[in-house]
Amino acid sequence: MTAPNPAAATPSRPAPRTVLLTGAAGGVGGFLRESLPGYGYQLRLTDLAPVPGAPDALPVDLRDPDAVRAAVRGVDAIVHLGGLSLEDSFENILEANIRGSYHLYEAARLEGVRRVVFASSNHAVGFVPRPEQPGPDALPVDVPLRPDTYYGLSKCFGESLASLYADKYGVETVSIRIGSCFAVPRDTRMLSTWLSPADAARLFHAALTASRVHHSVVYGISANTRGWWDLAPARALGYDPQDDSERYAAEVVAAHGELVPGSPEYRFLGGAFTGTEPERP
Ligand code: NAI
Ligand code: 15L
Repeated sequence: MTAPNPAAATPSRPAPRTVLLTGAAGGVGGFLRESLPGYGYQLRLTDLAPVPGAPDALPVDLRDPDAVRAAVRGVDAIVHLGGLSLEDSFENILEANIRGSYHLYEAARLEGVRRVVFASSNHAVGFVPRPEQPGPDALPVDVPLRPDTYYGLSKCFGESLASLYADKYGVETVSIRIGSCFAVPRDTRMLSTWLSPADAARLFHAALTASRVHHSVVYGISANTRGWWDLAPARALGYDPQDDSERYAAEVVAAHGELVPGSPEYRFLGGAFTGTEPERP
C-alpha cells in the first residue's frame, strides 16, 4: 500500500483526529482499524460484539441511546459502520439500523460532533437497472432511490437522516454507497462493485477531511475497469483510488462465468438482493 499522506487534504478547519468507529468488529471495521491509524487518526472502537485484538473497545449497542451518547462524547468525527449489513426482518432492521442511526445522529448533535461518515450501500439503489456498459454510462449518484430490501431501505433512511441533520443542525455527513468491500472480489458482479481495503481507507480519509461537505452522497468503489458508478463525487472529496478489480478478472470469470442475461446480477445494481426475502415472523 502507498504510504498515506495525512497532509494531502486541505480542510478549512483542523482535520479530525479522534474518530469513533461503530461496527469496529465487522469486516470493513477490521480493514479500517488497520489502516486509519496510518493516516494519523486515534480511533475509539465500538461494537455490540467483542473487537478482536482490541481489549479497550467499548461494548456499545446502537439501540441504547445513552450508551451511544457516552461513546460519542469528545470525539472529532464518527465513522458509522455499525448495524445489520444484510437483509433481516423489518423489526431487526428498524432497531439496529434505523433507530440506531437516529441515536447516533442525536448523539452527534448533542455532543457537538460536526462530521459523520455514513456507510450507506449500493442496496439503497439496488433496483436501479445496471448500466449497459461501464465508463461513460456510469450511473450518477442522483438516481432516484430504489431500495432492494428492508436493509437497503434503512440506508435510504440513513441518507435522509444525514440530510436532515446537515440542514437543520450543521452536522456534516458524507454518505458512502459502498459497493462490495472485501479483500478481493468474490464473484463476477464484484468486478464492477469492488472497493479494495486500501481504497476504502483512502475514501474514508477523504470523507473525514474534505472541506466542502454539507451532505454529500458518493459511490464507494475502486477504479474498476468494469465499474458501474460515477466516481466524480468521491474524487471531488479528494479520493484517488489506486486499485482495479480487473487484475482478478480472469480468475473470477473462470470460476463464476460472465453475468447471465436475465439474472438479477445482470439486470439490477443490487444483484441477488433484489430477490432476497426476509424471514417473516
Ligand atoms: P459487518 O456485518 O461485518 O459489520 C457490522 C458490525 O455492526 C458487526 O460487527 C456487528 O456486530 C455490528 N452491529 C450490528 N448490530 C449492532 C448494534 N445493534 N449495535 C452495535 N453494533 C452492531 O458489516 P461490514 O461488511 O463490515 O459493513 C460495515 C458497514 O458498511 C455496514 O453498515 C454495511 O451495511 C455497510 N456496507 C458494507 C458493504 C461491504 O461490502 N462490506 C457494502 C455496502 C455497505
Ligand atoms: C452490502 O451492502 C453488504 O453489506 C455486503 O455484505 C455485500 O453484500 C455488498 O452490499 C454487495 O452488494 O456486494
